[in-house]
Amino acid sequence: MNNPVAGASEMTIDRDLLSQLSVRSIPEPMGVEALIRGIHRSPGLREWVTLESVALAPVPVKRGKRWRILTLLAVPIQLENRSAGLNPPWGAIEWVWPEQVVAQTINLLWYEETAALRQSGVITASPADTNVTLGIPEQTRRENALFLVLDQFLSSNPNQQAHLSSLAPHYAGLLPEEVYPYYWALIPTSKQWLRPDVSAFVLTYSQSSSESLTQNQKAEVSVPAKLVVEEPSFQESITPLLELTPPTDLTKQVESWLHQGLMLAEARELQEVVTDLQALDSRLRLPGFRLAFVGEFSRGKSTLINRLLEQPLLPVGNLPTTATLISIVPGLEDSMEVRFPQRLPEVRPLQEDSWQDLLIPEATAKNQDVLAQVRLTLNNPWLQKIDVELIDTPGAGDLTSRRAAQVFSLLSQCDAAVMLVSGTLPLSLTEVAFLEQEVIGRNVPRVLVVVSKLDTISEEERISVLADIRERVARVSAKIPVLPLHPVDKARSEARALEAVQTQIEMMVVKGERRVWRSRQVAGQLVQRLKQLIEIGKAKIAIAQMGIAEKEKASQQAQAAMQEAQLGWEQIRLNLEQRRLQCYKNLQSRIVSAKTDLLELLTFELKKTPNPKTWWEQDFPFRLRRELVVLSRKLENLLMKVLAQDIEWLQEEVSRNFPTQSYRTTVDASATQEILPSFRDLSLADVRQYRLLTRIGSSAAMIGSYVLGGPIGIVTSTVVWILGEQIINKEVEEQRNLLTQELRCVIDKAIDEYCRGIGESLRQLYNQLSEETKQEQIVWQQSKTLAIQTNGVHQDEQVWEQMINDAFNLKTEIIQALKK
Ligand SMILES: Nc1nc2c(ncn2[C@@H]2O[C@H](COP(=O)(O)OP(=O)(O)OP(=O)(O)O)[C@@H](O)[C@H]2O)c(=O)[nH]1
Ligand SMILES: [Mg+2]
Repeated sequence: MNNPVAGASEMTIDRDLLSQLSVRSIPEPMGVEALIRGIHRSPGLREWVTLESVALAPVPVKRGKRWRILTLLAVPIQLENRSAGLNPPWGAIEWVWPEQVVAQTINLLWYEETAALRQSGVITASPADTNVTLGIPEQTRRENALFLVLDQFLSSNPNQQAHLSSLAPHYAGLLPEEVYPYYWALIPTSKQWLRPDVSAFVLTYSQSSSESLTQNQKAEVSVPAKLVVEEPSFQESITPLLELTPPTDLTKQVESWLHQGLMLAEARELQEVVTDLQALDSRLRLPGFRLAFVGEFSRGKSTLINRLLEQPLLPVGNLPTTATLISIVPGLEDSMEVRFPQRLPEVRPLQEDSWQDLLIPEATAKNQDVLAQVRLTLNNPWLQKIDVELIDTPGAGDLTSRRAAQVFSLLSQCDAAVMLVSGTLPLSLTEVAFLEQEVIGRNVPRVLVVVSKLDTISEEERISVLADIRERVARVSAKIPVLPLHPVDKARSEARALEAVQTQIEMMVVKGERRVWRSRQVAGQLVQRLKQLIEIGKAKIAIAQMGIAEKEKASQQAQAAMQEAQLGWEQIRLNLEQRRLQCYKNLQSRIVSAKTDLLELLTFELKKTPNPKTWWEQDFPFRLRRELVVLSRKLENLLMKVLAQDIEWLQEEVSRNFPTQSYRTTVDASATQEILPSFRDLSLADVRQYRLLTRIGSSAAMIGSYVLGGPIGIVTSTVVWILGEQIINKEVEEQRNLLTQELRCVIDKAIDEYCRGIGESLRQLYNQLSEETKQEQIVWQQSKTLAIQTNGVHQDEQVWEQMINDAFNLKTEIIQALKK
């Protein structure tokens, strides 16, 4: 990091605490306990369960002929009076018993009844049978007792539905009263036995509870139709039951609203608003899907894009060629726009010499940053037809390069990727890492591997080369398709091979959802513009009623207000800085606690492996990287929440301090790096939040992607992997012991570096946020001062009143539609 000012002190890790944590013995839970305590570790779940969430006391339920275990997920918080609390549960996991496989994961936001329950707000974490919150040791003791009882219950009565009532007191000792209705909603029959009012029943936790199980209270258990999953397929570890239905598509309406807004602003010659609305309009027209072409140098990325588009569009070459991120979007006319950092975008003719300064100058310059972004608009039938944005990327040679980091980051913001590998070279570690990243955390991998250069090897060899690559890719995931770019048998033609690739790409391009969300987002921004029009109208009317002396006075007042605003701004900036530190601390503490898990997991693997040396040198770097990516995905969720809160706070502060102004947003229609929060985690009410997040567009993307793609260099930059003689010559057990020690150091270093990186990115992000908001305020203030000072074209009050009316009506219509 080249900016140590960012506060080295705030980024350190409590190493003592960590080493204490890491030496503690690792009990290996079993049964129900293993399920509940393992939610952050179990493959398939850990990407879905956010890091900060905990599982609440799980409830058994019979569905059809089988038992299931269902647990709610909620995020613990500290209440204002400093006692422990819970945010309303957000999700649930259901396992099949005794197989212990996940039957379904449920997002409570998308289930009407539970979503309604969530409205009631935070929950005090005191169990139903008492009004004090439990300390951690007592809580754990009670949980363990419940797990034990559940294990016995499930193993003794796997085919009966009775005895459920005997379990109730255990829950009363653990679950807050407010949580019961969630279980009732998910398992309607549980209402008959899962009651919070059973506190008189005193439990002896130390004894086995088999006696109480004999209380034969039969509960009629019928299966709620909505939640039945018939004979789940055990291979599909996660099948979300409650599919997100995207909100109403407003694309068509938004087009017409934008048009009406434009007419209003144009008729009154409000050029600034007109420009803003035009930018919104072009944003609405961006394609609904983004597809990246990735791979190492000279694998044929640019060549493939040219072939797909049937035109020699992108420069290709034997040496590393592409040096920029090139975005290609469908449009009515061909054009080329180049953006260098800190410069205004340049428009160039779409021809060969326009690329001169955009290619990699020499083969040695591999590691420089991606300096520019190029945006090509093409009138191309295929692009038009599939309506996607294609992105050509520079070759990413090795995992440690900054350029690779940038390409990795970009990937996190794409909907799918095509990875080019060469038929003449073996699959490299970087290529495997790319694939892994695309597969982690996704049910359906959205990546296609295309094998180039098969035409340079003999036809006999092609089949075995292709089979070999397929086998290696399948080791990462069997679901990734691998297609040759050239025919492997004589019966097929070149054209057919390319067609197959084309078809596969068309299949990946699932449109719809993204466009729906974006149209709603644009609608929200249009509302802001309409508010602005109303403000301007009011100011114009006020000015029209003033005499010359009054105008003079108003102008002076406006200027004084501007100075005051500057001072007010300084205070806001300081407070925002505090919030940034808080946000950082939050992330940091999550990282530190995740580290314990990470250490446990990898220590366990090291214990198991027959050959510690091979594991260390070959598996560990990639295992560590993978785990950091998983961790990042979870942190991103948390970060998004904190950011949304901070942005909302900033907006409130701004509107309180500058009450006469409406908040003005900026839209960058060509920003290619918009952030894509996971839509599944957004409720309709969160659309507003989403809008807030996208407002800071590229800046939020920066940190989001650091968090996602960042820790690439860490793994290799902090550690020496190849083991020295003194280790190699030791006995296996001794090797294992030494490496276990070493493992701790490595993870320490990696996490340390990771924290530092996140701290730095956060600093930049908050700075940018505050600068952007400040700029907007100043521009707005200036335009108001100007409105007072210039007399302009005389327009009578009625004209402005009409505009205010029209803008108000349109605004109301949009807000109504967004609520649906
Ligand atoms: N024979 C053969 N040559 C190919 C094939 N694909 C690409 N090439 C050649 O390989 C070289 C590199 O191709 P590019 O398309 O520039 O590769 P790239 O992946 O875009 O490379 P960078 O931009 O440097 O990352 C060029 O000389 C191409 O003509 C192929 O399938 N067969
Ligand atoms: Mg290229």
